[in-house]
Amino acid sequence: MGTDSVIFDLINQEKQRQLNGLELIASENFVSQNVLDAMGSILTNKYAEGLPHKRYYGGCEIVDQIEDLAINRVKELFGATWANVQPHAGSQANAAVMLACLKPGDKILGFDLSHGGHLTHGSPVNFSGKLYENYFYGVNPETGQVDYDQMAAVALKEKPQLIIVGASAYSRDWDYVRARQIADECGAIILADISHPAGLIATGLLNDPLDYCHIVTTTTHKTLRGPRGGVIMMRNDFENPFGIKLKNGNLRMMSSLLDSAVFPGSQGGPLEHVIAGKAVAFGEALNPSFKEYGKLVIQNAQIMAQEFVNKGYKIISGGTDNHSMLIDLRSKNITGKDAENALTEADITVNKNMVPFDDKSPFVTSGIRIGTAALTTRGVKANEIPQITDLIDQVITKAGNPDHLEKVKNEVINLMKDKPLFAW
Ligand code: DSN
Repeated sequence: MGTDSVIFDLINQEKQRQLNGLELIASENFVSQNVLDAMGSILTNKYAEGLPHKRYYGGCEIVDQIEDLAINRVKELFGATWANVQPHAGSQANAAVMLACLKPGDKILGFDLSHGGHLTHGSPVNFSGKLYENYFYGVNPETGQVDYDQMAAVALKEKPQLIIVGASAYSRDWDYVRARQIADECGAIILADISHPAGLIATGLLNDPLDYCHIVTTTTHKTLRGPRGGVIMMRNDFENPFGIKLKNGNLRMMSSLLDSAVFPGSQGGPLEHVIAGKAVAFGEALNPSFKEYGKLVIQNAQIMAQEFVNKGYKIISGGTDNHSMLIDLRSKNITGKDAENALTEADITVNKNMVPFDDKSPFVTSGIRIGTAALTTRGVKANEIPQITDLIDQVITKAGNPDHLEKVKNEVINLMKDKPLFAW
């Protein structure tokens, strides 16, 4: 059988793009060769519907061991007592939690998408906003930080069954203690979606939600630096509050409802090749060097945010506690869309992003979101961040000058040329 040269040529072109460029998309990272090898393995051939040791197919003895390792490693990493590593992505993890905890028409309270929340936290264009009644909290317009008083006020008025904390574009840590108090006051289950900062939480660099939030979901490919996928976990399992009983009359535990909500509730066969990649990544994150990586990610983000502030940019909330920042470009007279396009011309990849109280559509936006997890994996050091910030500033302030964009692109290629794609 001949090689599919069309596809493999394109893969090589994409590899070259990743090597040449400066990757600043806050939700991306570069996996290790071991993660890549596990994902590209023959495990993709295996069907394994069900949970380890309780499958609907024969021949699962080996994938059972792989999935057990992934579960045990992620439990150790986060201090969880239960985990399901099968969700194909963060959206599927959140869908399974909602399937387990809600009936169609129940109420959810999430962080407003336009303030930094996520589509699956109740957006009207997503299943979470179509199947459930959605309410939102946002940021305080003065501080740019989550308005917990607003969260409390909406929660007490509407009495949602589920409150979601977590974000896609929010640079501050979360007050999980306060969020749990609010959930307890209105009788809600609280879900923390830690997809973005998971690697920083796992290493103790940010607040730990697992004591306070009943259920925690995450993706595995952002600051966790694993394969594209999702996980659901809990530190404290509990009897389901919906009165769903086992045949023996006991209430079913929440873990059992969540397992069923993943399969057969919302997914079919798990992707055992990706689960093997997750196991490898969790093993890497358990290595003490991963905490050093996390510290560098935060240091790089904080230096970059300060450099932007020094150049007159408005960072929402004024700075960052994690790997990311949201920049309001309204004072720079350029839209997020135009900034993203100009930066792409210079081999710098970011995404346009709405900012709180944005007057532009999600296709245009007034801001860009930047993250430092990927460039830190490439080995970019703190002393290189001022140069990078300056290159971004040059593109934004001279976006209409193709010669200048070409000059910046050459500087980017020069900066990245000796930095490996894989850190491990
Ligand atoms: N696409 C992810 C992000 O960029 O945050 C969330 O879905």
